[in-house]
Formats: sequence, C-alpha cells, structure tokens
Amino acid sequence: MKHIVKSWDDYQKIYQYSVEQPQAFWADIASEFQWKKSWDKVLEWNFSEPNVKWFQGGQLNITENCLDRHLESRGDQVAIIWEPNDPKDQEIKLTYKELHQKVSQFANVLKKQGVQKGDRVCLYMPMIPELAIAVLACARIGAVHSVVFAGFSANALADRINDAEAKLVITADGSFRGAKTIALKDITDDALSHTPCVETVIVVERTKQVCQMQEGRDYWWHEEVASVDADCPAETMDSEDMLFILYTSGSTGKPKGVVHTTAGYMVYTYYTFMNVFQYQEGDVYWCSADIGWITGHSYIIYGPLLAGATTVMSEGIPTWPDAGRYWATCDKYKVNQFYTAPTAIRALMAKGLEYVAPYRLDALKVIGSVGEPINEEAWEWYHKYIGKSQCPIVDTWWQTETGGMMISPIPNVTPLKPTFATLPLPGIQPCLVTQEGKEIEENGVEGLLCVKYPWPSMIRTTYGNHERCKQVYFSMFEGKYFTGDGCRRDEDGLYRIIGRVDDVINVSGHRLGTAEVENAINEHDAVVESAVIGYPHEIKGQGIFAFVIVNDEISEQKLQKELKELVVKEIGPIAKPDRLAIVSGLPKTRSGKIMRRILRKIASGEADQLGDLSTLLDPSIVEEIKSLV
Ligand code: 7RM
Repeated sequence: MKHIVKSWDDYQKIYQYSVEQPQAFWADIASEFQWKKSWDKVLEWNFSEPNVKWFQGGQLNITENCLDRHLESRGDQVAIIWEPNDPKDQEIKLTYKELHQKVSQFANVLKKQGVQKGDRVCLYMPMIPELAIAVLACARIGAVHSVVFAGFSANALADRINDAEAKLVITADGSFRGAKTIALKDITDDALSHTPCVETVIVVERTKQVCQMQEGRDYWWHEEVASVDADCPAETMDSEDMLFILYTSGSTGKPKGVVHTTAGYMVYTYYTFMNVFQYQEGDVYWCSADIGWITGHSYIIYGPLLAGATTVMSEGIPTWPDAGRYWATCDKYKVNQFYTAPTAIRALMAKGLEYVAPYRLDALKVIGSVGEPINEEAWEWYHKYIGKSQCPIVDTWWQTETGGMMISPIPNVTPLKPTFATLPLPGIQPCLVTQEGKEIEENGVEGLLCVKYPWPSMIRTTYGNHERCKQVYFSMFEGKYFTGDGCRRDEDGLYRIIGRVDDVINVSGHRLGTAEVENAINEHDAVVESAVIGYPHEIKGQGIFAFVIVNDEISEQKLQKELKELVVKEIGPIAKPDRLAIVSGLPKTRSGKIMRRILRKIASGEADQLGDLSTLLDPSIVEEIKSLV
C-alpha cells in the first residue's frame, strides 16, 4: 500500500510529494486498484467552470474493487457486521463472498425492473443490510444512487426524488428506531403522489407492519431476489461516470444534489480510510453514522470495503435500550476503530459514566469524530473514558462536497490538539483567505477556509444545475474551492474549524439551511415572515431558533405546536425548532435584509455585543427581541 503514513517523517515527505507531484502521487494510489482499462490522463482541471476530471480514459467498476477483488484473498472474511436495533435480536455477518452474491443478485433485480446505466435510483431505507446491498447493486450496474436519510419527511423525499428524476425507489415497510417504529412505506406512498417519474418501488420487509402495495408498481424485495440468479457482471464505467447524488443543505431553500463520480471517489475514500484509521488486516471498524449522510457512504460502505475491512453497521440509536449501547456494541465486536459525532458524545457524556463502566473497550485503537466542531469538554471525556487515554482522537473535518476526510490527525503520527482538526491529509492544499479573497500566508490567524488544488473525490457538479455549483463553491474566491467554513490556524499551523459563515446550521451534526426551515414555517397561514438562526446548544451543538411575525390572533401555544408540526412535515424531525418566539418585527437593514447576525448574538446571550448597528432600520425591534429572549 502506497503512501500510508507511519511516521512524522513519512508525513512530511509524503505531503511534500503530494503537493509537488500531485498527479504522480494520486496515480501511485490509483494503481493499487483493479481497472478494466487504465487511465490516459491523471488530472485535467480548472476551477472557473468548474471542470475537474480525474483518471480520464480509465474504465472500472467500483464494486469490483469493493468485492470481487477481495474474493480470492478474503472471501470468507466478514465484510459487514450488522447490529440490529434490538440487542436481543440476532446480528448478521456477511462475508465478502456472501455480500458479493447478494449485491449481484439484487443488481439483477434492478435490471429486471428496467434500470439501466445512468438511471437514478432513490433509496429511502432503514440501516439494514439491504441498504448497503442496494447501494452497491446500483453501482454494479452503473445506476446512480441517491440515498435519502430515512428521517426526512414525505415532502423532503418527494423533492429529492423529483430533482434526481429517479425511476425506482427502494424502501422498507417500516423502520425501528429505539422503542419506536416509523412507517417508511406510508411516508413513501405520500411522497409518491407527487413524483410522476417513479415507475417502480421495491419494499424490504423489516418491521412486518401493515402497508399498502400498489399492484404493478410495488414489489417485495424478498420475492424479487428469489426469481433472479446471483451472477451479475459489473458494468464498465468511465472514471468520470456518475456514482451517486447526495442532497445537502445550503444557504438557499432548496437542497442541492452533490454529484460524485467513480474513480476519484474510490481512490480518495480508500486512501483516507487507510491513513486516518490506520486500519490493519483483521481489525473491526465501526462508524456509527447513518448511510443517509456522506459519512455513511464514504466510511461505512465504500472506504472500508475498498480496503477489505470488516465494517460494522448498526441500526439502533445510542440511547436505547440505554445510554450504554455504543459501548456494549464496541465490546461485543471488539471494535478497533470507532467513528462517531460530537453530538452523540455529548449526549452520552451527560448520562454518566455508569453506562461506560460495564464494558471492555480495550480493543479500541483509534476513536474518531466528525460532523461538527467538538468542544474541549467532550474531547477530554471521549479521550479519557472511551479511549482510556490510549487512543488518539481523529477529529476529521470534511463535507458532503469533499467526498472524504480533508483535515485530520493521523493516529500516532501527527500532533493532537483538542478541538483542532489539525493538519491537511496528503494531497490536500487548504488555505485561509480574507473576506476580500486575499490568501493569508502567516500562522496565528483566522480566515475563510478554501482549498486551492483539486483532490480526487471533490464535488463535480450539483445535479441538474452546474451553474449553482459554480456560484456556491467556485465564484466566491477565484481559483479556489470555498468551503463555507470559518477557520483558525494556530502558531504551529494547525487548523481549527470554527463553523459555518453562511446560513447553514449544524444541528446534532445534521446540516440544515436556515432558509429551508423558514420556507417551511412560512407555509403556515398565520405567518407573515420568519427568521431562523442557530444558537449554541449544549447537546446538539446548535439549536434552532425561529423568530416569527404572525398576522392573526392565534394563541401562542397553538402556534408553537402547529409550526413545529409543520417543520416536521415539510423537512423532518431533525429540523424541528427548539425555540420559537413571536415578534412584532425583525431586525432589518434599510434595504430590507434581515440582520440574522443580530438575532444570533441575542440568542447566544451576547446581546451586549451587537456590533455595528448603523444600517439597522428600527432599533426598537432589537429591544423587544432582547426582552423576549
Ligand atoms: C462530514 C460532514 C459539513 C460541515 C462542514 C463543517 C462541519 C464537519 C467537522 C465540522 C468542525 C469537524 N459533511 N464539520 N466536520 N466542523 N470540525 N471535524 O459532516 O456536509 O454534512 O457537513 O460540517 O461546518 O462544512 S456535511
């Protein structure tokens, strides 16, 4: 394995090589894979259109690299360990051979249903083995998967299905979440009344709850797989053929479909998985994310399987049956690398050490964090009580758009510093710029985080709207990819992500646009206008605060309830406002723009530091809001 960093000296040499000869560097790594045809050109790029192409001329199928490539050397090794919602139920272990067979079989089901290379398939599923199988089956036949997190509402699902023009949807009768069940098929049916593009639905039987099956449209997974064979040659894909779409929130109301392509994504997720987790043959690795997010795509499915790892996939939630579930699961499978989100750490920390004490965690070697800034207290607790002061914490900064981890410590190699994602991984060239777009060279500074050279798994386009991709990421600062994050670089050159500088909020590691939530609230008849902001929340990182102007006499209590229900209906429970205040006006500039900055300050208890108010139209509104909050 090339360029796996094992020492500080390695890091410096490899990093330098990756910057001086990026194409040779990435070609070294790419050559470890199975190609149907090798590439002609490693990289072609410009950030102004943007146009980025990696490994052009190459042909491959990512599932041959995730599955077939391992059959001879580790066909009987476990690829996926599935831990069910209820710890009393039986886990499922799928070897590489079994996974290969199941993926091929389901790929044949998709083919039989008329799915062809390039068609989009939407997956709205619980965290069950069939989800991983369906993702890989799409990739096997060259269909583009679009996984929608199963916590999203029918409306959110319908928007995503329509934007991608998916012709087939895969779902389940229901899903288990702790003590609750969710009627996924009913939600899907609601969505499907607004999605003319969908021809076929495949339904996995999970909860066995009653659901409607529409003749000629809906088919049971288990019946379909019984009627096809388990041999499915992998479709030949060009390096830059689309692998998947994943929707993510931005500053405007409509989530965008981030597009990732085949070869670059494969090379990058594999390489970063190996480096950041220092995965060794035989290790058991667990990422607790949901496959509905990029973390699950890259580091439950693709990265680990490309590396021939054993990857744990868990259906349940961290607090059920009790707050010891993560640690029980780590103990049960002797997990060696564990990867989770700060919000989960904070929630479990609050429950007390009695939930950690019963379990042996001594197999752990590396513990990871992703999705939002990790505060110092949570970092220390994770380090001391989960890692027993023996395991480096990899605080990995990255995004849906980056495809893989970008800034992260490398365990036992690069320095650790609580709350810092620390150093760029080999091949990544971050920089900080001022508001005016001037690159800041020195250390001990804060700026806007950009990346100035392409990396293989970067976003290629936003589905159906290339202009939007250009506007959002590549037109802020010429020749640079803009991340949307503010960042500090300390005297030693270590990076600390401060958080979003746009109207994106991060609630329990879930990314939401304030405009998205406002649009949902504005659907209510009594609402004239609203402004949504994020404010510091002890467990969730950020909570959602909605300020609302209403036109009728409506009881506050009723409105609170109805607006929360409305947001859940329009987006999903993750977007439900934590606080709602009815106000008579919003702080606006003379030109009519809402000054969310003022609302953020007031909601964070910093009403005494409102900054420059010279453009504020009506200062009395600020006084009113201060006294309300
Ligand atoms: C992987 C993922 C991306 C946004 C990103 C940041 C924030 C992610 C960290 C982080 C501080 C981290 N993709 N973020 N990781 N902030 N430290 N280690 O989360 O597209 O859903 O979100 O999340 O603001 O821009 S995402």
